[in-house]
Amino acid sequence: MITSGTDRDRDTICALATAHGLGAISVIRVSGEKAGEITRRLAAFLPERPESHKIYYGILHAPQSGEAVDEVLLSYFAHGRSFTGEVTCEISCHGSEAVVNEILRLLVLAGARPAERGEFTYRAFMNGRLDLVQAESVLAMIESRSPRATRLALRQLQGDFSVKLRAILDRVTWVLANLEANIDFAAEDIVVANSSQLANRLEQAITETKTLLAGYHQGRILRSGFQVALVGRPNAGKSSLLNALAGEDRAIVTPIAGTTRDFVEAQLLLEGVRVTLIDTAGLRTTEDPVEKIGVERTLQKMRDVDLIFYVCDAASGVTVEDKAFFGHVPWSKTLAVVNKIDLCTGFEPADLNEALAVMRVSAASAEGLEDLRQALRARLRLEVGEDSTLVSNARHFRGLEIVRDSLDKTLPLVLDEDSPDLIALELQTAIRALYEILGLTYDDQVMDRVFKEFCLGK
Ligand SMILES: Nc1nc2c(ncn2[C@@H]2O[C@H](COP(=O)(O)OP(=O)(O)OP(=O)(O)O)[C@@H](O)[C@H]2O)c(=O)[nH]1
Ligand SMILES: [Mg+2]
Repeated sequence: MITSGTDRDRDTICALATAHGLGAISVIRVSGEKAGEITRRLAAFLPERPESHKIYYGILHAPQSGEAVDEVLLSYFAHGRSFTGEVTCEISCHGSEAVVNEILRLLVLAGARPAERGEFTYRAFMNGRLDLVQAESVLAMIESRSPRATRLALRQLQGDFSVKLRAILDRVTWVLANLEANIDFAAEDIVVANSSQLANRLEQAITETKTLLAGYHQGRILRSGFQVALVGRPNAGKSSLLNALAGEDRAIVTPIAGTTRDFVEAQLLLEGVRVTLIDTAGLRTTEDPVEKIGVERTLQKMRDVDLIFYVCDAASGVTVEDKAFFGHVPWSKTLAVVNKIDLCTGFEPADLNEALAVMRVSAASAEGLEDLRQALRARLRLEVGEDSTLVSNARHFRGLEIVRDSLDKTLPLVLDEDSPDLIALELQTAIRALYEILGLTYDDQVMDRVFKEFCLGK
C-alpha cells in the first residue's frame, strides 16, 4: 500500500520495468536520491558524475564476491530530468529471469528497496512531473489494445484533458473569487462582477463540463473496447456466426440445441477499435439447471453490451420461443440477424421491425457476412466518431458529475441573486471535485485506489 508523505518516499527503489519471462533484453529501473551510488556498487564503470541521458556500457559485478553478473547498458537520468523526477538508472540487461533476479537481489543488498505497484508513476506525480489524470493515463497507455485507445491515452498523457479541466476550474474559481469580493465589499456598495457576468462564466463552465461528460460513452468504448453479444434461440447459429466473423473456431457448434452454456469471446479490430464478440447461451425456457443459469446470464449480458445481434433461424422463422424473450431485448441497440438463408430465402421479418436493421446471412456459406461486418463498422463510426479529448476513466466521470450537479444548482441561485454564502458553498463543492480529479488535493485512499491498478515496475 502506498502511503503518501512518509519516509518511504525517500527510499531508493528498484524493479523490473519490462515484462517477466524470456526476452532479448530486460530493463531494471532504479530511482531515488541514491540511485547513482547504489547502482555504482554493481556497476564500477559508471563515472562518479555521470551525464544525464547518456548510456554507459560495462559489466555488472557482485560487490562482495566480485563475480561478473551480466554485460549491460546503463542509462543515467539526472535529478529533475527523469520520469520520476529523481535520479534514475535504467539497466538494460539480458532478458533472463535468473539474471534479472540476481541484479535485483544485488541492488537490494546495496541499499535499494523493491518498488511497489505503480510507485515510479506515483513518484512522478508526487514530484509534480504529472498530474493525477496524466498518471492514470500512463496506465491507460500500457493497457491500450487498439490504435484508437492508444491515441486517446497519449492525448491524456500529454495533458489535453488536464488543460480542459483546468479551464473549467479557472472559470469556477473566478466566479467564486468575484462572489467573495462582492461579499467583502457589500457594505461599500461596490460590485466587482454583476450577476449576469457571473452567470455567463458559470454557463460556460457547465457547457464544458457537459461536453466532457457526453464524451464518456465514446471514451469508455475506445478504452475498454466495443462489446457485441450474439443472442437468440438455441440452434439459431450464434456460435457458427461468431466463428465465421472471427475467422476461427472459437465456439463449439453442434446440431444439439443448448450447446453453448457460457460466454465465448472473440476479438476483432475494426475502425481502429477493439471489438469483442460474445457468444451466449441460447434463449429458451428450460428446466435444465445449468442451461437456466446460462439463460439468466445472457439476459444480463444484453443489458451490459454496446450492441446486440439477435440471431434467428431463417428456416423456422420467428417462433413462439423467440417471442417469449422479445420483451427482454433492448431493440434500440439490436441488429436482427436472420441466419441460414442458404436453407430458406423467403423470410418474413415483420416481427423484427423494432430492430435497428434486419440483416440476412448464412454462417455456413458466408453469404451476407460482409454486409454484416459493414453494418458493424457503420455502427462503430457512429458511436466513436472523430478523435477528440475524451473522458475514459470512471473516476474522472464521477468527479465531473459532481461538478455538473453543483454548477447546475448554482446557476439559478446566481441569476436570482440568492445568498452569496449558499452559492459559494456549491461552488466550493465543484472546485473540490475538480481538485480531486487532477490530484491537486488527495487522500491516501484515492492514491491507493489509483496506483494499485498499476503493474510492478511502472
Ligand atoms: N445450413 C446452415 N446451417 C447452419 C448455419 N449456421 C449454423 N448452422 C447449423 O445449425 C446448428 C446449430 O448451430 P450453432 O452455431 O451451434 O447454434 P447456436 O445458436 O450457437 O446454438 P446453441 O449454442 O445451442 O444456443 C449446427 O448444426 C450448425 O451447423 C447456416 O448458416 N446454414
Ligand atoms: Mg452456441
